[in-house]
Amino acid sequence: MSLQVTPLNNVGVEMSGFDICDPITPELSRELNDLWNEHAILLFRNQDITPERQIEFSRTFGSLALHPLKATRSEANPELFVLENGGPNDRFQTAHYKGETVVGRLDWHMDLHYTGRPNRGALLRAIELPSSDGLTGFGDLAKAYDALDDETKALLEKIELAYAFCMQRRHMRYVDLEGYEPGEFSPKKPSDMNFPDFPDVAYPGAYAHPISGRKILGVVEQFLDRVIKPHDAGLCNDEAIELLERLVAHTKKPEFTYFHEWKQGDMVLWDNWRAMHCTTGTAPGVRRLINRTTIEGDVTLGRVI
Ligand SMILES: O=C(O)CCC(=O)C(=O)O
Ligand SMILES: [Fe+2]
Repeated sequence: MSLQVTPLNNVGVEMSGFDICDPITPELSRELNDLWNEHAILLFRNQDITPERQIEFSRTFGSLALHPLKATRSEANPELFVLENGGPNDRFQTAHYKGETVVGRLDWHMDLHYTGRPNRGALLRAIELPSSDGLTGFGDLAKAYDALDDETKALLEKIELAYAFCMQRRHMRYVDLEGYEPGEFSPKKPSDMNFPDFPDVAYPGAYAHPISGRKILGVVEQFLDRVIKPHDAGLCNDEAIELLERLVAHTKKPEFTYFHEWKQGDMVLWDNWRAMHCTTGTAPGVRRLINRTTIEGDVTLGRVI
């Protein structure tokens, strides 16, 4: 078998010459891992996937993590994390954006970033799809870093960024809050969702990818809170805030992002140490079901403060 890749719009690649029903030989496993490390986002189309195949295939990329919340795991296959719109949990995921009611919209984030030890990656498979909307966005923070000017790159070497986990979107300082209203049942604190609480974490302004060594911009809008000790890097508080506003806008530029419109048989793998992701959400009552397998992160990238 020989794998070919075709670039997606701006970031990631679409694979061809791959069939999930074929055995994963050590050579194929190496090839897939190399492509993953090179491109960060791999899209596989027209795959005949069962839950068991998704789980087995995901193990090619590392040990699988179980989600800490039992309620979100598939009962039959605990390695599968079930993301559902159009079900009983909609009311907790519903909010209003510029007068529009949306279920399950998520800002740009990295999974488990708020623990300092993000997942290595994850693989999504579409099970039930809406006729429109429900896109997943991916943003390449290695490409975003490369495009920065030298002065900003030098500044990033001198600063750490604090992230503050919270449940209320309106408390996040760098997400777009214009026209945002929480829903009636939007959670107000972690315990409302049986979620643990997490202390603040700090990440370097830029860090080296643990495998490829590529520099990754340490800026993700969700939970981003502040530059730590900005004066040590010669920034007044206003300059630190402006820097983060500028960098968040930079990460979201079209040239570093790809929005995936799901089709049956699609499967997407992303490198969660390098790529941020988001979802556009769906209209109320619309069904969307995604099964996720999660590859455990065995490197600590941030530090608890
Ligand atoms: O539903 C999606 O498109 C992705 C949701 C997400 O953030 C995740 O699976 O980590
Ligand atoms: Fe996520």
